[in-house]
Amino acid sequence: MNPLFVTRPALPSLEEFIPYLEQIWERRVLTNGGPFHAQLEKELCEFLGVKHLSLFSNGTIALVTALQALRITGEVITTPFSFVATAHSLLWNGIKPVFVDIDPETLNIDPSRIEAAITPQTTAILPVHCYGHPCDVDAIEKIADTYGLRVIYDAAHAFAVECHCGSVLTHGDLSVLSFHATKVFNTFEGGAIVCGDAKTKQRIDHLKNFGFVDEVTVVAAGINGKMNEFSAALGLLQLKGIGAAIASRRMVDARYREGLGHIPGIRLLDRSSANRSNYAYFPILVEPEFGFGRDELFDELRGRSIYARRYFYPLISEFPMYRTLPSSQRSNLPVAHRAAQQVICLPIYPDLTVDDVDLVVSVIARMRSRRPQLAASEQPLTHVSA
Ligand code: T4K
Repeated sequence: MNPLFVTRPALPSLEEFIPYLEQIWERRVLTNGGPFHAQLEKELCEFLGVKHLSLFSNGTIALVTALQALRITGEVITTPFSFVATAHSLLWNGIKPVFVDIDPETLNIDPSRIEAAITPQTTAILPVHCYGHPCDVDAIEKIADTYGLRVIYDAAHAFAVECHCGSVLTHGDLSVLSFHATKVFNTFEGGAIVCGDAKTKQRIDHLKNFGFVDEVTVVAAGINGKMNEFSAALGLLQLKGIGAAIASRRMVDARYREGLGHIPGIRLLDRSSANRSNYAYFPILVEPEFGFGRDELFDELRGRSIYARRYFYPLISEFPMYRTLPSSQRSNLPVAHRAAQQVICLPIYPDLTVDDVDLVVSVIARMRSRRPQLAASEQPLTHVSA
């Protein structure tokens, strides 16, 4: 049986890519803002409905640079329920992460808990549109405006996602995308920062190129975050197929929802915060009613060569460089801890077949039917007579 991985990168045919490679060979411009780079920035702005976008070599360097671009210091409020890169970008800037618990329905940062975490050192909020489901952007904006905080969205999962008022990427001061191989839109590796004005884009572009303005002028301690021409060329080609790729993902998502929606103890996440979804991930929560724990289901799937992933377990706040922070205490993050114990992301990618989806569903359904029944002697005692 062929293994099923949590994702598999969508790729165009090699024949379609060769003419792009031929142009690169002819021009000998491999990187440093070549013509494919310029064209992809332009086409992505049009496709995503955003004003300005700067391409990067990956999403993590884009996050680190976004914090530099806005000169963020001190403390930043963020979520523990994400990929480590979210919080690592803060540490790389000497910023202290302050973790706030998540909403039990969306698994995004819970805006009602942000205010209590604000101190005189707080300068910004770094929320994540987890699995591509939009955060409560209005509530976050209101808090940021009240307290004079900046907002940088980690939108690594949110390519092409729309909320109630168009592209979710237009919210906050900056949004950061990832174009890693495992993402809905990939350029092998890659990323981008989306911003609303030309001046900020210019600062970001300086920062991603060592701080160079011209051959002899360096205005900031920048880094090398540039996307190369091979990645940009692939991006241009990927953009042609992105509509079909998202449509295929939507079909996979619908089939899972149909098959899993009625299995007791399997909770599906609501996507209604998005006007347009990208179906980047298919997370399920394994609740007590399922009769087996999340890790037992994870092992069962592995035994059938289905390599689902526990995104995001462990919580970021559990890793050694974060766990001594006051905000990492378990009592501060009860919802995130429960989600991290219950979540599994099932395989989802454009060429996952209906048979593959049905196989995953049947493994889960059959496991549920084998759940251990509590013997009468093991029933929990509700009353003990004297
Ligand atoms: N913020 C958030 C919220 C993020 O989720 C991420 C990245 C970032 C920031 C940082 O963006 P980047 O700097 O990565 O652009 C993966 C990805 O490496 C990572 O990009 C992603 N989030 C994270 C959620 O997942 P792993 O360690 O789970 O990847 P890996 O190599 O185990 O891949 C998962 C499966 O995908 C494999 O079992 C098989 C398949 N795969 C993977 C690769 C790399 C392929 O079929 N082909 C491939 O080339 O982290």
